[in-house]
Amino acid sequence: MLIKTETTIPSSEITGKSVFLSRRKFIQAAAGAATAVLSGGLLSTPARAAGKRYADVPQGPYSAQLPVTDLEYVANYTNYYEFTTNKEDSTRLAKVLPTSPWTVTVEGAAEKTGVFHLEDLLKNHPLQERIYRFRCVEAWSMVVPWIGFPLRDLLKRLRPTSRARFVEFTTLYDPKLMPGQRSSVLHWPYVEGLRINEAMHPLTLLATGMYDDPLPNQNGAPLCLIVPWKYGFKSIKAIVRIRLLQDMPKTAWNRSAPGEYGFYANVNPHVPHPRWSQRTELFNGYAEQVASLYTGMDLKKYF
Ligand SMILES: Nc1nc2c(c(=O)[nH]1)N[C@H]1C(S)=C(S)[C@@H](COP(=O)(O)O)O[C@H]1N2
Ligand SMILES: [Mo]
Repeated sequence: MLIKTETTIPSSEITGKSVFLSRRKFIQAAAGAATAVLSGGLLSTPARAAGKRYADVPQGPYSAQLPVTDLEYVANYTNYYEFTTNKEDSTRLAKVLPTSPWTVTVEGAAEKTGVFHLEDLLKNHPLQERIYRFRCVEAWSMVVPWIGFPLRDLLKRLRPTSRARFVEFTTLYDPKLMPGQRSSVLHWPYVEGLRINEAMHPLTLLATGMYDDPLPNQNGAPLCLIVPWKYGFKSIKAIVRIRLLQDMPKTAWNRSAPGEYGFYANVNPHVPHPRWSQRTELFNGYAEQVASLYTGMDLKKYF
């Protein structure tokens, strides 16, 4: 069960979040969420608004049976260090990001590499809605209907070679545009990575939208990675480069605070975070789907 109690939230987050919630009178929809059940069955998704760009996107086979968090909350309480460390200001600050046209550079151990227009990369990938539980390391929890397609569909078209053991993702680097990049709050540019079998897992999503619409800038437009069994920081926003690598990439959070943020970052109640409690379910409730990726690995060592 994913029942969020005050003790799972660090004091700094309780204050910020409860003030935020009461000010906007939001209902905390994710509290008391049921066990994740993945099925092709029908869910009570939010009512579809007419005229919305993604209103007709069908539900994908890996959606969790969980109550969806209020869009207002998901879109207005975000982490986007390129713009600010304040979770309420990124909505406003990220508006300056020009998300169209957008190019993604593919490099490394793949047959198909080069600079691609995002629209060309998205061609032939039918979008699906996938309702994922999404938990950040700071232990707030949201259940979001992301719109996207499995990363593996794209990777298959890029045809990784046998040397490709890892996939690295990089966010746009533009300090003129992104004030946070002018400070050393994090190691820039934002880089994340997955092992190839994690990247090829059908739960791993490249999102271009959420709820009924394209992604808001603050949530990662125009292209964001979603890995629902990992902490939120793996879900890198505004991806401009995808590299297939032989060696494990150096990720931004790991470089900045190696003791706190490991490469794998699987949601794991047995690996306490040094600064906040994260009493959660192993793999964020997706153990049945992903535990086999880590057979024989010491998850305390490879955190
Ligand atoms: N480029 C970039 N991606 C990012 C971040 C960031 O600061 N920059 N923050 C990460 C963190 S710490 C979290 S918790 C999630 C938050 O996603 P959300 O703001 O859409 O809820 O985005 C992740 N992706
Ligand atoms: Mo996070």
